[in-house]
Amino acid sequence: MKAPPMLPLLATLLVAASATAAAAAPATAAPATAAPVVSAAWSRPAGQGTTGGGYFTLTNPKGPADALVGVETPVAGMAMMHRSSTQGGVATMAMVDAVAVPKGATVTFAPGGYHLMFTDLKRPLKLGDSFPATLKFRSGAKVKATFVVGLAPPVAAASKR
Ligand SMILES: [Cu+2]
Repeated sequence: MKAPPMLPLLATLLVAASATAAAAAPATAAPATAAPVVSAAWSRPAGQGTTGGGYFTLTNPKGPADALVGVETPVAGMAMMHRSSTQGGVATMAMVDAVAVPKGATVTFAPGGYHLMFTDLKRPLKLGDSFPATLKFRSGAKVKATFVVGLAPPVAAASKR
């Protein structure tokens, strides 16, 4: 700081830089932490008191590595993570404590693989309905998602591929 005449210019540059950052913020709308991103969340029709499934795509474009460790939704008594697999022609389903989402990874929750199970549904899930859920990550991030009730992944998400 030996050159006082430079200070006004520096101050001007700083103001300009922060103004640029402020202007850019609304366009990106990025959360403070680079949490994993949930898209194309959907669920199949199911009756009240029964069990529904939840499917979605999980991406982690900005890292750091994280893991899905829990799910909450007001429509179910409990929400669990499961993984279906077929071994020797027999389909099995196991509970999963955590699903890793490395940086840059895409993890798909879909029928026949990873999925959510919503037990003791508080209300019926009807075609065209939607309901909220919060996905909890090991990092502490909580990501809200809206599940659309349908027979297949939402069309809007499919067109983004
Ligand atoms: Cu299951």
